[in-house]
Amino acid sequence: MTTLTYTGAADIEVHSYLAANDERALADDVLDGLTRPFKELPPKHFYDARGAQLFDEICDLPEYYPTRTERAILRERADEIVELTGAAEIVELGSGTAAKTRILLDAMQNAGTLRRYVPLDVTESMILETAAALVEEYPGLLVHGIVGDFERHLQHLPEPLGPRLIVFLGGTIGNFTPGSRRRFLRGLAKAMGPADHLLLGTDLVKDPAVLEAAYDDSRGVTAEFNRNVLHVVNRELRADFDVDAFDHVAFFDREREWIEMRLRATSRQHVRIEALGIDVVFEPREELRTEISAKFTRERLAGDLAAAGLELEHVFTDENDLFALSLSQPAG
Ligand code: AVJ
Repeated sequence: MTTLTYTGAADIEVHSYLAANDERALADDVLDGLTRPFKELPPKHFYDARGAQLFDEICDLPEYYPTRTERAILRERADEIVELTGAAEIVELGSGTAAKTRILLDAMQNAGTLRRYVPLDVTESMILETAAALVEEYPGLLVHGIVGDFERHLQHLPEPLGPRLIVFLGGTIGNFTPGSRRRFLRGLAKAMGPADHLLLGTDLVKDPAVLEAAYDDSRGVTAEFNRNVLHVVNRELRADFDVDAFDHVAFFDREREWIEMRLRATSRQHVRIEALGIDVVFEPREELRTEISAKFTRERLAGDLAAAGLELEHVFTDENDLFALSLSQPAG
């Protein structure tokens, strides 16, 4: 299904590829994930309105370095990135409020190359609001929004108006398991032309104590963000999780080089999920995995990109090597 939303503005177009079956995705994930021996839910279900707000709070925590570090690298390197890519348009995957994107848009405007912004996000209201704000802030800018899922809807990107900069920020690529990460990058490489670049944000492997503090902050905001997924399931699927009966767990898996977040039942839990007609039991201390957040070395980054047909050309980091922004191109 596809709909074109009338925005009332000549320079804004928004196409939606998400149908009303969106809660089905949650239902399927809950059915799959909670009826297997090692329980698991994918992290995309964290982000209802409350979850998005909690994530914003996480980004401001002293322990959570990725957001502010990535922003600082962008500030430092935006002109250089625009110069290296000659980009006329930005395609942003998981655009949200486009907070960091403005740094790049400013640099493109200063360079005189800026023509269009193509945000892709699951939340239509976010795309509409961001589009309206950006056409005001950047006179002459075209916005072509895509309401969709970046794992499924890359074929709906509009014909390029010039060299494109595909941006995927925040380290969100870390949420993929290694196999699906490579599949995703391969799909991305296929959607790119020879003049396009990928600007990818990845968190880096570092002292586990620093990593673990970033996912287990002293104010307990991340714990609340983690537990919020149970509120989502309660509301959307008429379930009765006792949310307070689950502890937040976050640890760095040194072998797999990823952070794992889990929810651990403090006692035996019996959960009814009305919309699915199922009952789920958690034994005392049984855990539910809610997120993996992969951390990268340069070698792994280059290897994953190469496996997808992308050539790593530049890696920009901060002075403490906490976070990386990398620029790559389809391998010639
Ligand atoms: C939005 C996926 C990049 O993995 O660091 C923050 C989400 N989870 N704190 C991350 C998150 C716990 C975040 N990403």
